[in-house]
Amino acid sequence: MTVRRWDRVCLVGVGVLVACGGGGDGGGTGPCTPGAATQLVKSGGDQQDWYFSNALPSPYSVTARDANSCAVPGVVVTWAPATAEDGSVSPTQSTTNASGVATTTHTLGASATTQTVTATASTAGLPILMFAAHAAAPPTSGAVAVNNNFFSPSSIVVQTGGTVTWTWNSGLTPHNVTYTGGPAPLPSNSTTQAGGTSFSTTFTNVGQYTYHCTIHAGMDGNVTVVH
Ligand SMILES: [Cu+2]
Repeated sequence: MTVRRWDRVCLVGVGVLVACGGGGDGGGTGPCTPGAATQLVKSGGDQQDWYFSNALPSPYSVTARDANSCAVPGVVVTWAPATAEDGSVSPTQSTTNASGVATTTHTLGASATTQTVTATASTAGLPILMFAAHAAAPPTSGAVAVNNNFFSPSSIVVQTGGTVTWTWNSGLTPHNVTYTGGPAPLPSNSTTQAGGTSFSTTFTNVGQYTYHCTIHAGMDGNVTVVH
């Protein structure tokens, strides 16, 4: 589009070739020589739904660019929860990398349902950005249906000490719940069983457990255990 037309101009005019050799790339493709940062934008992690007192699954990230949209490294970004109710961040300061990106991880506070963090750059004139997360109490139990041939839901979240129960809804077709990964030691697996039966695991360690049915390829699920 704009970039492509610009490329054509570069090929046609020798005078313009010089201008194209240096400075910004205008579209984020290919190398460019950054000037002072004039733009700071959110580039990831805003508006996640997660649980009180837990770190958000994805980091917050911002990207610094110059007037030609060339990524600017070396911009120091200070991250701060808006109030004491808004949890904590780690790190509290980070520096934009070669792609112009700086990140932090937000661990939610224990009670506020909306929690905000500001990102402030050291370079004067850049906007202060605000990230928000939505927080709730984690589920203390979970239920998964064992169908032909899929688990529903295939992803579930439960608090430590909580129990997940699988109920076979598969008629005469046998399936099993066999753990494949997660914090050691892995929980006990179910037997291979059929419709009308159930199986439970109580989770005591924070982390993500993956499991599958050994009989049916692609019949996979996971349990995320939070504080
Ligand atoms: Cu199966």
